[in-house]
Parts: sequence; C-alpha cells; structure tokens
Amino acid sequence: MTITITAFEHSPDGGRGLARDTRVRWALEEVGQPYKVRLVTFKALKEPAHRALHPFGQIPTYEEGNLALFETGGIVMHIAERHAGLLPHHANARARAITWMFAALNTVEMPIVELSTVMLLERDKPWYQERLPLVEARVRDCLGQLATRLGDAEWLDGPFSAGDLMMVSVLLRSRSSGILDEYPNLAAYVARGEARPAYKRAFAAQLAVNAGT
Ligand SMILES: N[C@@H](CCC(=O)N[C@@H](CS)C(=O)NCC(=O)O)C(=O)O
Repeated sequence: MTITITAFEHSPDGGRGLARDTRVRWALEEVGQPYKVRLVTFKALKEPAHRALHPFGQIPTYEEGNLALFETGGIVMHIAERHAGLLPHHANARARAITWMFAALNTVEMPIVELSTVMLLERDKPWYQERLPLVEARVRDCLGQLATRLGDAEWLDGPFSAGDLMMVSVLLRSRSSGILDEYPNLAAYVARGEARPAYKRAFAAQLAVNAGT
C-alpha cells in the first residue's frame, strides 16, 4: 500500500532537517518502506482539506490506504509496530523503547521547543534578556540528566530503536543554540544517529526539496 507523507514546500529551516517530516522519513528509511511526499504551503496547511488530515494544521501527516495519521509520535510508533527494525521483540525492551520515544517528545522536546520559540519569536520583547537564560537553564537541566543516563552507551537502551530515532531527532533541534555541544556524549550520540545510512537518505530527500534539486 502506498505511503504518503506531507512536508513543507519550503521549510523555514531551509533544509537543515529540523522540520518534523525528517523523523518520519528516517523511520521509513530504517524499515525500508518506500513513500511519497505531498508538499504543502503554509497557506494550504490551514485549509480544510489539510485540517481533515491534521486538526492542528501542521506537517507531517501520514496516509496509508484508508489510514490517516498526524503527530510524529503516533506516526513513528505505527511504522515501528508494522515493520521490523525499530522496536525490540522482547516485551520489556519494547516497552522501554516506547518509553524513550515518549521521553523524547514529552520531556526533552518541550524545553527545546520553548527555547527556539523564545529565540525566534520573542527577541524583540522587553522580557527577552531576562527570560532567555531561564529557558536555557531548563534545556541544560534536561540535557544534563539525559547525558548522565546515556553515559558511554552507544544508544539509550541496547540496540538502536525508535526511542533513539526520536531522541536524536529532538536533540538535533537544540544544536543551533550551542547547548548540545556542552554535552560531548550527547553530541556524539546525535552524530551516531546522523551517520546511519537511513538518516542520511532521509536528510538528503528533504534537502532536495528545499534546495529545489
Ligand atoms: N507535535 C507535532 C508537532 C508538529 C509541528 O510542530 N509541525 C511544524 C513543522 S515541524 C508545523 O507544521 N508548523 C507549522 C504550523 O504550526 O503552522 C508532531 O510531532 O508532529
């Protein structure tokens, strides 16, 4: 069955791989599933046809036969459950990998997104200078604890899993702040994710859209 995802026609990051279609592309590449991409403009995101797929008017979405999904957590979980390669078979290890997916989205991505919001949208606000260090401290607090847990391990819990895919994707969004590099083991963990052939294919595919090649 054909899989179709949506992505920005022009991503605000210009193809740095930070738009959230990249993590879905990566998951599909890891499990070897071909997919098509429907590009959408910012205007089209908010129109009824797209909102029928995504109630919040965002990318990415995922269509497969009569199934339509939104939210990268739900999409990557679906891919990982349907195809081998992203979740361990053993029930407890599988539950832990899923837990890491939730931790990435619900614990780690939240302060990182807050920091990007402050840096992008609040720079001209009177509270910016006071607020920025507070939000940066929240990111450091979170990344510091994650770095301690990861230690010298290659991945978060045994072999690479959907939990790592999501965590690396989320951490990538903190790199431009410089904070990721304050934690060398996390920076190396992210680099290991980026070195995976499936990630490289996903990155190249989204870059081709944004570079117009
Ligand atoms: N929690 C959602 C977030 C989706 C999201 O924020 N998508 C961004 C692109 S990375 C978007 O569509 N932004 C445009 C907008 O919100 O208008 C997920 O993980 O899928």
